[in-house]
Amino acid sequence: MKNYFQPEIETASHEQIKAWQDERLVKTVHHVYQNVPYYRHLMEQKGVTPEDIRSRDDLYKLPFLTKDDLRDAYPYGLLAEPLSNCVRIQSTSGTTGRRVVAFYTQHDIDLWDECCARAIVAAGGTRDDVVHVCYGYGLFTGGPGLNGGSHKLGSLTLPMSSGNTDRQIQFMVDLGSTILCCTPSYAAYLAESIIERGLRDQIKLKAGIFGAEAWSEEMRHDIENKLGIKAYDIYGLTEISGPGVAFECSDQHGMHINEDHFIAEIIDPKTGEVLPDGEKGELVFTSITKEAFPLIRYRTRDICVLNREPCPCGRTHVRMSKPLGRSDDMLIVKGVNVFPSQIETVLLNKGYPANYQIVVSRENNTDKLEVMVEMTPEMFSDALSQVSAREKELVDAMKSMLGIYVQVRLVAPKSITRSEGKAVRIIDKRKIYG
Ligand code: DLL
Repeated sequence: MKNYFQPEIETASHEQIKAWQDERLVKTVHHVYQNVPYYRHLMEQKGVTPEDIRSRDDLYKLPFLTKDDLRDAYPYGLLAEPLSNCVRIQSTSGTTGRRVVAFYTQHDIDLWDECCARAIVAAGGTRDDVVHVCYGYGLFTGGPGLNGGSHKLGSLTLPMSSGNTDRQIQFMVDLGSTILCCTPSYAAYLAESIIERGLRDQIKLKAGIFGAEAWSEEMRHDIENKLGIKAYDIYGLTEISGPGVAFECSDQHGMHINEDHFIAEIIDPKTGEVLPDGEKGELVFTSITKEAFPLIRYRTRDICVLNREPCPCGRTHVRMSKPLGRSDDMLIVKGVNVFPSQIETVLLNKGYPANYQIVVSRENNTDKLEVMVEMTPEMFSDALSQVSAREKELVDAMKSMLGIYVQVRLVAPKSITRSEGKAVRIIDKRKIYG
């Protein structure tokens, strides 16, 4: 089944996409050069003028923007429109420093809504659906983005926001929600809670649109089985508008990037060199239709691979892999690179729920990696000797995946605090105590 919200755009030829990108990039570079002194200065430092940029092929000449630039320029330094033309701000959670604030004109919001509508339609959504949005509303982009997409499509939208699991389930049952939008970790928690309450037969969900944090294929299957739905991935970041920068289609081999609005590149995170399609590196976005907050060559820190092979769904827009990690999420433990996703894969392969927390500490100048893992209720009733055997099995499996010793502690079901938004998976005490 081919589901498109805007077929003429989503299945456009590569030549057409390039033509759009060439023209829109040139326009955006002029817009930014004229209206954002911060960016003009960066271009001057690199000796580039807007006239040097004639097409997408010249993109490499432009300087990168990083999260540090956004923090330096906080709050208005990268704004490209007069404030009177802006109607909205959204912001990141700011857990690792100054907040990043993004601005939108009404036109920017309209295009963002379209991107999110494409994602909902690709997940099988129509105007007959009841779209249950329990991403957070407010400064976080998740709630407003999917809400806007659902409105644009004409579906009935339940603006639930996050939290109050009992009420979420009650509405889901009473109103017959068919599409669930939230973080994958909250979807897993909702699934558990629905089963516990014996309400699995009373929900009508058919699909879920889950993103905003890393999740593995194993976690996808777990949620799909528990809720009896098909689970779709959606990607985005506040700086580049929010959810809907890329989304999965029914083929589910990567997420289509909305290339009429964003140009994607993959670079070597160390050297900044542009890498060919198919190679793994840091994803960089240039927004080419934004009015208020266009970012050029913005380094996402997400490590991904781009794929331009034709997709059976008929969409022609390039696909990005799930982020394989973040260049800043990667833990270096005893000199070894550890991605939380590797730990999650081991756990889910061995039949554990995706409720875990990774704690890294340093004692006597030696790094220590500990993983606390929740048992299922069945495992919890096992004899103590069996629990020790299970811990040992996980230690061995982690050792073969990561190459280092990981201390594993199996803990009681529900003892790790659940998050209603993005899950808190990593506690790196080395950062806290220096
Ligand atoms: O998380 C926007 C969003 C909301 C996306 C709802 C999808 C659904 P930020 O809070 O700015 O924005 O965080 C952006 O989250 O750079 C990735 O590292 C991570 N991320 C987002 N989507 C995914 C995903 C929103 N599908 C950062 N898989 C990004 C893995 C994701 N990581």
